[in-house]
Amino acid sequence: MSSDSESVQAEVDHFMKGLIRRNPGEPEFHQAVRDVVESLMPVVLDNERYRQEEILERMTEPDRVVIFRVTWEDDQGRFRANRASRVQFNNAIGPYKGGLRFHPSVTLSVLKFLGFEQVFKNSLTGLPMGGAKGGANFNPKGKSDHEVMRFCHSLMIELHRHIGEDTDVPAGDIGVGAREIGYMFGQYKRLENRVTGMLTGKGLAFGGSHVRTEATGYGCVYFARHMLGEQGESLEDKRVAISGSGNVALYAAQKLIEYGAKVVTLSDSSGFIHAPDGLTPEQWDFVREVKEKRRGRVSELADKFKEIEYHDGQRPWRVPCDIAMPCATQNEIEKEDAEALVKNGVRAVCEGANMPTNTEGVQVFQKAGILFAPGKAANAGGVAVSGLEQSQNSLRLSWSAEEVDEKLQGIMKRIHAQCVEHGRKGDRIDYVNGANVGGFIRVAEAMCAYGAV
Ligand code: NDP
Ligand code: 2IT
Repeated sequence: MSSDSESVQAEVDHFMKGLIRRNPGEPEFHQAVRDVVESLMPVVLDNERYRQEEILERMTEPDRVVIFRVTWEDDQGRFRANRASRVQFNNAIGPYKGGLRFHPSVTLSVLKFLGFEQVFKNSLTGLPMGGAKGGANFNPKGKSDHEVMRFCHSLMIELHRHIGEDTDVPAGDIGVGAREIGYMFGQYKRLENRVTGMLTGKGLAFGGSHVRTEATGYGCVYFARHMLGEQGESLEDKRVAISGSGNVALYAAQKLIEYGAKVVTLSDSSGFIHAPDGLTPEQWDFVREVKEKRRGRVSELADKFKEIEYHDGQRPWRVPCDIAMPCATQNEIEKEDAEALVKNGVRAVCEGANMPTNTEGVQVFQKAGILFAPGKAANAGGVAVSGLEQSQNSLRLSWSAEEVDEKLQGIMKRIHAQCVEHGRKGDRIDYVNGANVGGFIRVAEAMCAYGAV
């Protein structure tokens, strides 16, 4: 290490010590901040104003956090209680925007890491959106539609006070899809007597946008195509290992199949399926039916198609592949998984999920010279189309699927270009630095313009 990089590292360590002291017991939040601060410290040390105005200290403190109890009644008539939160992280460049997650693993640390990353992601889209995240430790698995409805209605009785089309616009994330958004939108409408674009991911019948369902997965594949294109390569015939089989994974798989890539794995929290020759369009239709309509398990693919194997209780990262697309959850690629992927010849990793690779995993990929696209750039297509949904709602217009897809493609291309611009290091592109610096600038400039707020 040169003395320059040693002093930058000392500043990062000093900053992180303070952050950890101020936010004890929040490991995911610490992890997400460290990743960003390592990229930004040289930029901040080089800029008198950013240093003077404590830009990093301010950007790592959420504007506000609302925490509340959600009481609901199950089908047996018992009262149940969950904890829900909304972390409104930063609205320097637009109303707060970000998903809601329903999963038993939701903690304040998880929501703060997601809200923090959302600030940079939303800035990269070029649209006027601040960053937020919310959710509850509610487990929708095994609940009836009526139980989910009562939970969503109860949650909105509190949440409606804190959101609105010009203040904060939630959307879906893990465990929150079209069904949950419908219930929450209906309750907001009843409470406020207003029909507005204060949630995105709505049904097409009540203000939703074409291509929002597909947007995160499609966007991730568009990003991967640019990343490979930069190296003179294409997706055709590439073996892609995908984790997850939810919203992001399914539509990434669909677009990859369309582009002639081989989707060799999908997974859920029970295990993964391996299709050595790649999923066929018929198999993709089947898995979508299982997941979206019946809320079933990915193992059903192996029950139906004999050429597909199921591996219970395992992650897909030991399977030989050219590209890995983690699309399930945070920290699902650990050091040993990354080492196995590198050993088996992976050439690119494109994150559909938020922070799916842990810190050691990222180091393994970077050391091995693997192309690595972080989630805040690669999965920004979902929130980008949410932003387009907001625009359509404000205009009281609806754009065609072709129009929305074309805009999504343009946005992903520009996000990739920003990563290249800010991440170029000699003949390599550091997409982590590129995304962090590219996302930071607009937010930092806006915050400086406002003075001490
Ligand atoms: P879904 O709820 O639709 O699907 C989640 C998938 O991941 C399911 O297959 C689920 O399996 C699996 N999964 C979830 N938690 C775990 C876990 N702890 N261990 C193993 N598998 C798990 O969510 P999405 O597809 O919407 O979200 C996936 C990721 O993409 C998340 O990181 C999310 O933050 C991110 N993302 C989502 C966007 C969106 O628009 N929806 C936009 C940008 C990022 P099981 O069914 O067994 O739980
Ligand atoms: O992580 C994410 O970007 C999302 N879950 C989508 C957020 C949104 O507002 O569409």
